Amino acid sequence: MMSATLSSPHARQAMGELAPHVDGPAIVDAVATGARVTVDWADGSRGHFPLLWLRDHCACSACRHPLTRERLFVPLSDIDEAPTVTVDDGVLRLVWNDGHESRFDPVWLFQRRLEESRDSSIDPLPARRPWAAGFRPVRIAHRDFLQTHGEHAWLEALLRDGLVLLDDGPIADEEVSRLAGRIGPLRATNFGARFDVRSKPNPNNAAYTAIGLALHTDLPNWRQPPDIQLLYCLQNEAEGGESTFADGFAVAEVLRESDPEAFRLLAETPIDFRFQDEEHDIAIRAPVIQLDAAGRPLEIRFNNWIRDTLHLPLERIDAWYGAYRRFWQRLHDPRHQLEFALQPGEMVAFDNRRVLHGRKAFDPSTGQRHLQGTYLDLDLLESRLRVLSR
Ligand SMILES: O=C(O)CCC(=O)C(=O)O
Ligand SMILES: [Fe+2]
Ligand SMILES: [Zn+2]
Repeated sequence: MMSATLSSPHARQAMGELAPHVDGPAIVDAVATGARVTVDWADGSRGHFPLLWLRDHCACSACRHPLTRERLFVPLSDIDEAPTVTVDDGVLRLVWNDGHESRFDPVWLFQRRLEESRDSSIDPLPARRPWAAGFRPVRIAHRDFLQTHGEHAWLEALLRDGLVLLDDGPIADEEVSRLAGRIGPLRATNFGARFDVRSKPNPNNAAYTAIGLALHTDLPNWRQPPDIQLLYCLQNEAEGGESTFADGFAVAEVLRESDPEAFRLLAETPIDFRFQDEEHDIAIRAPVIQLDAAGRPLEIRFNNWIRDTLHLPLERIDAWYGAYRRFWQRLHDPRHQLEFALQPGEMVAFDNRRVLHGRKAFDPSTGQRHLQGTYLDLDLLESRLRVLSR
């Protein structure tokens, strides 16, 4: 399937259809200067647009499919000859040397003006914010989540903080699936699309026992572990069973600061993760802290149950264990941990590739504890927030 490459709702709209209520300065002047067109707006701003960029972003029905709005034009050749440039009624009109005509809305162009050494993305998504000391998660009431403003606030907090709470929900089987289904299809894994967390007679996973769970991320043995985990509490009467969380990115930065060599080892050493039961054997080799191209944490894989045999050159084994221990200790340091007991009707949602989760042991002889869980893809959360932001 072709994918739409545009990141803003306005980008979907061809020049001619652009909604007239979108405010912004008018174009007062435009001239072709060498390999660029320079545009001046009424508020004094100026933008420079390379010819091929303008040709590539033509929104006419030959260059973008009139129904899907996906790009049809392919930028394979350079454009050496400047177009004829006019400003008609505030609209930039270019006629290329082959006679093709492109029209650009002033606000669309203003929002996308290019600057030297700066990416001019206009995505409305919030930046990630590391947990500071005393971090308390945002809480959204279930009834508000069912309204646009509440869902918007829930999504924003989840993308920014990596964790958000919903409260005052019904004690209803499958409510977690109904809430998740508003955002997108549930991400299925070897544990199903929706799973029940309670102590089971024949568990294939530590979560399905009553033991305490140290901080971990789910399914780091998958090439693409689930992005977002939702846990909805239906019953929590047993003694113990409090939930624990830590911001893996923030704690990785603490480790980088205090112990750069440990950080480097965890970031640069791929290790094996593997889950096996009767039907599955799912394994991957990846580092505990994966960094992006700029050296910032991109993903944490941390799950001691399914860490497989450590295959490293002999001389690096002890150093790796030392680094792992130091990261473990910092993650479990009470200063970096969030702890609370989920109440029936509450749901916690968190970024499983950033935030680690765990729980205290509980005593099943003192009462029932039952959570229902599922996973979602981050792409669909981001999509939902963009749609709600239109
Ligand atoms: O029991 C809990 O609170 C969490 C269980 C768990 O780690 C999971 O379902 O992934
Ligand atoms: Fe888990
Ligand atoms: Zn065109």
